[in-house]
Amino acid sequence: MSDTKESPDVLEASTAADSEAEIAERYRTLYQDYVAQIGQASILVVGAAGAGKSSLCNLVLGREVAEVGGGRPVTTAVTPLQVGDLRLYDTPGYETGEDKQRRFNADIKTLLTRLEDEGEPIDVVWYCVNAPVARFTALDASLVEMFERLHKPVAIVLTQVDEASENGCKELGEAIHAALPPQGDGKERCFIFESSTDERLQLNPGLEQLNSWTVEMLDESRRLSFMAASRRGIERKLTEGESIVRQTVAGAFLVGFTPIPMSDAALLTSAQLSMLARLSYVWDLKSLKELAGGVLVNLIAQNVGKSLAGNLAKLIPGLGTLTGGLINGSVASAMTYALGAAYNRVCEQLCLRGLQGQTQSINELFGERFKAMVAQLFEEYQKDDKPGRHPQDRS
Ligand SMILES: Nc1nc2c(ncn2[C@@H]2O[C@H](COP(=O)(O)OP(=O)(O)O)[C@@H](O)[C@H]2O)c(=O)[nH]1
Ligand SMILES: [Mg+2]
Repeated sequence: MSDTKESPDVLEASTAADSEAEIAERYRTLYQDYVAQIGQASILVVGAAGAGKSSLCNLVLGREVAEVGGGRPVTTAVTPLQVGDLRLYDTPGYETGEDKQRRFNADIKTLLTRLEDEGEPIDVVWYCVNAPVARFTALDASLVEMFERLHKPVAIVLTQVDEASENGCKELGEAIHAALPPQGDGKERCFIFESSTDERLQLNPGLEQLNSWTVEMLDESRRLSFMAASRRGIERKLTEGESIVRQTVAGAFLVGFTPIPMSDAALLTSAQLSMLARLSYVWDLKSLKELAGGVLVNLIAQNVGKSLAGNLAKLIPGLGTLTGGLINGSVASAMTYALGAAYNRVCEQLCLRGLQGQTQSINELFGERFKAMVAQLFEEYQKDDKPGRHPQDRS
């Protein structure tokens, strides 16, 4: 503070700090703009009381969102669980008895109509059938048929399969297909998945499949809200992230011819920062606070700013020596690719560690290793054909 002379060191430090704040601020704004236009997906979970609906919600999302063994038996008053931008209607389900199940079906119909009228329709239904109980009644079939008439994709989920025999599950599946026979086109009418809370039995492929199926059934505009809310589906998130990077790289080539900027903040285009914002959303970085020790949008923004400000130009070998004082399309593409791909992989690591119950400091993740990864990917991209490489960019 006392030293007011502008030594080169002071100048450089203040530029880096300005750059960091500027990157963080731009990132924050772009992230918020992006999130504001994300569509909410709505999932309805039905089946008998005690079948394991709430447990299924927790299993498929890979986090505790629903109360197991709880819930008031008032279907029409069901309030959705809000998991980020996902709405999960975890109904209490129907009690045993034909009258009760009939009333439940009517209540569900009322709920669907109301949500449709309110402009917040259900997108997908998870229909739980208790595997050890092994009962799929005519009333179950009629509820599934009602969903079909309303064009709601239904996943039938055999729950608690750890308590049932393999043969029992197979027979139950056949009984369900028989109760919902193929129509004109001869195709199976319903998808059947298996779920279990028993991790030891390695029965969780069914949960990954259900997760995947749900992503596929959701409209493009609402898909991401489910992907972000779920901590499963890592492979899908990785692919989605790669696709986000590819799209941005294609754009970067076209707008790549910019003068070599004086600061790192200017070096980062809004498209690149938007890419990082979209990746952060897909990987749901903002909710990882219990995993990574207090990660919020601001903290991410700070880290993005910190790891890039004062470093970006240095990260990229030869950037300072480019002839003509221009960043050409291929450098811009390589930079975008390296930044996005490194960010995507760091997010994956963060997510995997979280699923294993480990914590990881975000500062550490976005520190030296991140920088090294960006530099390496930049070099690789320029050398080889990388996924996402712009076709015009090949020599
Ligand atoms: N063994 C076993 N028990 C389960 C499983 N899923 C749920 N349960 C148990 O079944 C009971 C009811 O589960 P819950 O998810 O609350 O059912 P819901 O009423 O349909 O929401 C609870 O005691 C759960 O612990 C499972 O896959 N295997
Ligand atoms: Mg429940």
